[in-house]
Amino acid sequence: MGGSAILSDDWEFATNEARTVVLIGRAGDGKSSTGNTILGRKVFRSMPHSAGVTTTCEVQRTQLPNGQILDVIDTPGLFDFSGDSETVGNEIVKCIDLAKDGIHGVLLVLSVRSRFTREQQAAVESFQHFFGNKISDYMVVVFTGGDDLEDNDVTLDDYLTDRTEPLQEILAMCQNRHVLFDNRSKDPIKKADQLKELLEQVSLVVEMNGGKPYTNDIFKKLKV
Ligand SMILES: Nc1nc2c(ncn2[C@@H]2O[C@H](COP(=O)(O)OP(=O)(O)OP(=O)(O)O)[C@@H](O)[C@H]2O)c(=O)[nH]1
Ligand SMILES: [Mg+2]
Repeated sequence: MGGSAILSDDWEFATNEARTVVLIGRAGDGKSSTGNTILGRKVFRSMPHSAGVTTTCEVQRTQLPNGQILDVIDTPGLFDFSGDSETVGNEIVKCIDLAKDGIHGVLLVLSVRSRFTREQQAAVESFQHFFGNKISDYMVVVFTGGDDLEDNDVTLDDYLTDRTEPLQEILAMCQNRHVLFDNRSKDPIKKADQLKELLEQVSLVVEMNGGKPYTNDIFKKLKV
């Protein structure tokens, strides 16, 4: 047991380099709230009943209970093409610049309270197109509004089987990696559990990609 303990300590030390996750999704679906839940503090501005609150990419750092340093990048609603595409493009580039050591996970935030339409699907696909197909290997879907499902006695599985094709297709693109979040929860156990589940999905993605984050190089190669 002693030997393996030393090994696992080494292993943990090796993975203690900072990781970076990026929150993407439509305005008002809960990106900033999800960021705050992950960080365990309210740093990203979030407002009820309004969309377009976040206007620029921002990074915040936290240290997880296991010692892992995690950088969380919040973004404006990149999918609302009411904003001109040049602005959206600039924000994406800025986001890549903020993730100096690359992106380990892309969290696609979708509220269970809003409908996932063909337009939404198209927006996710244009995001994928912009970053290259490889980006979907880094994606995890985070459904927000877990409290809403609970209030209506609906399980996530129920919710998902009822869903329309666009959502099914996006989930398939992410190899069905998804978690449910309740950003309103005050229950410490629930909060710890949902965070743990999310971090497990991110670790899975990191492993799947051989520990290699999505980097500026991949992005630049695509752009030339
Ligand atoms: N009930 C409930 N409300 C949530 C949840 N997550 C976010 N919200 C609410 O949804 C609203 C929008 O959340 P934000 O985090 O500001 O959304 P955003 O995606 O950052 O929005 P923009 O910055 O405008 O793009 C706020 O009123 C949040 O309190 C959740 O899990 N449950
Ligand atoms: Mg926001």
